[in-house]
Amino acid sequence: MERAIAGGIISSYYRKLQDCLEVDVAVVGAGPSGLLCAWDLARAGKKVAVFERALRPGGGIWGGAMLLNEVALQQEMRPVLDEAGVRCLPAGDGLLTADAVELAAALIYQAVHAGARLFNGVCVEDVIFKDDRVCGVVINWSTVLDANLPVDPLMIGARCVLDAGGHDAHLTERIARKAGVRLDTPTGSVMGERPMWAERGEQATLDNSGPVLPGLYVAGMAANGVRGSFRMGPIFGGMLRSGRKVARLILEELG
Ligand code: 48H
Repeated sequence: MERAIAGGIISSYYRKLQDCLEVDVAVVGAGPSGLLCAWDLARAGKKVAVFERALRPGGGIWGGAMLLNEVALQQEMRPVLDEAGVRCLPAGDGLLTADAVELAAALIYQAVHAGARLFNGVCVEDVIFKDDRVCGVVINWSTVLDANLPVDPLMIGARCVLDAGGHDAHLTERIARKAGVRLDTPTGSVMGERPMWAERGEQATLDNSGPVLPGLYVAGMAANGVRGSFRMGPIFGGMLRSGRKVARLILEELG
């Protein structure tokens, strides 16, 4: 029996990974923006792989606000919550609250169930960059990187890459520096996130989401980090709208 357990897990995992050596879209980070984008792309029939450095996908959803595991969303997000099967309560001022655990679990389930492959415990440490275009990601086990082991990575080809890696946009910053390229931002580089201003941050998240280099898109807090916009605290409508917008833009590009 032990042989069947181990053999089944090894062959299923490697079948899944092998099938993702070339994908339409590689999503970096399984927070709210990355998960909604992956869900939308997968149900549109695209081959999507999501790489999440942490053991548990869901990014910043789980902890809600200061570990109070509830999140706020604008009332206009109700249809997305309904689609995902997430219940919510009115909170006044045009807002709803939802259970953070239910939202995280629903987005993970919907993305994977729609066909996105999710690799947790896997970090994107670099990208493939050819002819001035990002055309894949370079991955390694998070544990290898955490232990600082001198182990070379593997590569995944992708027609588009999404940096949905959250605050500070570390990956996009590293790509711009290493590739020596100007990003599509007012300064040509990663501008850095600004302090809290919820209304402005929410709108900026949507406005900032999109392509920053050929082949590279940003969404969620990474988009605000790249384009120097305000943060907004534990309100998640902007993250979901950002993921949905980028999915639409990627679908337009890929056809
Ligand atoms: C693999 C990586 C890598 C990498 C990072 O931060 P997230 O939840 O992402 P968003 O931007 O969709 O949502 C932000 C939201 O959770 C939040 O923090 C808000 C609204 N804050 C407002 C405020 O004012 O503070 O998730 C990003 C995920 C995480 O799970 C990381 O572990 C993962 O990306 N990640 N995975 N390779 N190089 N970098």
